[in-house]
Amino acid sequence: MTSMSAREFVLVEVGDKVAEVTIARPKALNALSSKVLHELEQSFAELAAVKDLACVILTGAGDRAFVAGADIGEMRAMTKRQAEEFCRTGHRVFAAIESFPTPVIAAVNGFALGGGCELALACDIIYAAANAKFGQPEVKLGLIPGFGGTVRLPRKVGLAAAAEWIFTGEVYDAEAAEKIGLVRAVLPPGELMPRVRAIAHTIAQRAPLAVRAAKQVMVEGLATHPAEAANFEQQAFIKVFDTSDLQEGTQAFLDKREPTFRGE
Ligand code: CO8
Repeated sequence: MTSMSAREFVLVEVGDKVAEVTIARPKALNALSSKVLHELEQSFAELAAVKDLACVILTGAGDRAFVAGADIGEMRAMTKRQAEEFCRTGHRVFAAIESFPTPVIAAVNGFALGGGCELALACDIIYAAANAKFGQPEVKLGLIPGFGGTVRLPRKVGLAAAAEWIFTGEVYDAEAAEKIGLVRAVLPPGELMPRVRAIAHTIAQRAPLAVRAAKQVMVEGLATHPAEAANFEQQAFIKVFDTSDLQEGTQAFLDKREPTFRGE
């Protein structure tokens, strides 16, 4: 693993085709201040330019929190203008993660509340440690989710579960989050990162242009009408069909050998 530009609260390490982004502000349970949001944005922008990158893992430092939400102290002191800017920044940063060219996996190792749950929702797949806790507690603070929770939660888990979560503000354990389909699997804490790394490396073995295209059409397709989504898929299918990786993947199958994809 090679560390990239050092930042105060966001660490980025890049290994063989897989990068790990760690939010490290443990004294505040990795809460999202404006600085953390900006560092996240810079980190993902930097990663977008990494050649051969196939997957990103996003996690929180320590064993207590993924991200315990937006920084409540900072938010409390904001003017209406500043709060508007903070909200807009969060939306922009999370949209960049959602549309990041490679899959992004959230490894939720503790609290994922409010903005933390919304950050996990911006990722393609969420795996959780058994001690993880999820929720959108904003209504307990006199707020509503402000980083995309009302948009992504109902799309991911359906309106009924999203409405219960957002209207009650309750905190749910990892098992409850798995039951509504938010979390893909719950793992013993010590197995979370090894398992997520193994999945990221499996993704990294697949045809990279195909994986990127599949992500793009799913993310863009979900944001639009099914008929238009079907058009996106057809266009992407033809583009991917025209790659040498398609030749290699199909020939390797016929030759009964493993393919060697080159991303072209
Ligand atoms: N912001 C700032 N600091 C935090 C946050 C947070 N979200 N969460 C925890 N901390 C700090 C605590 O203040 C404490 O600091 P200190 O040691 O200096 O007192 C430290 O982290 C440890 O926390 P606790 O002592 O509270 O630890 P506990 O184990 O007792 O409790 C909890 C852990 C249950 C996670 C508790 O800290 C908690 O409830 N935190 C807040 C969770 C929350 O409500 N999150 C949602 C915030 S709102 C939001 O995210 C909206 C997003 C959209 C914003 C749009 C803006 C316009």
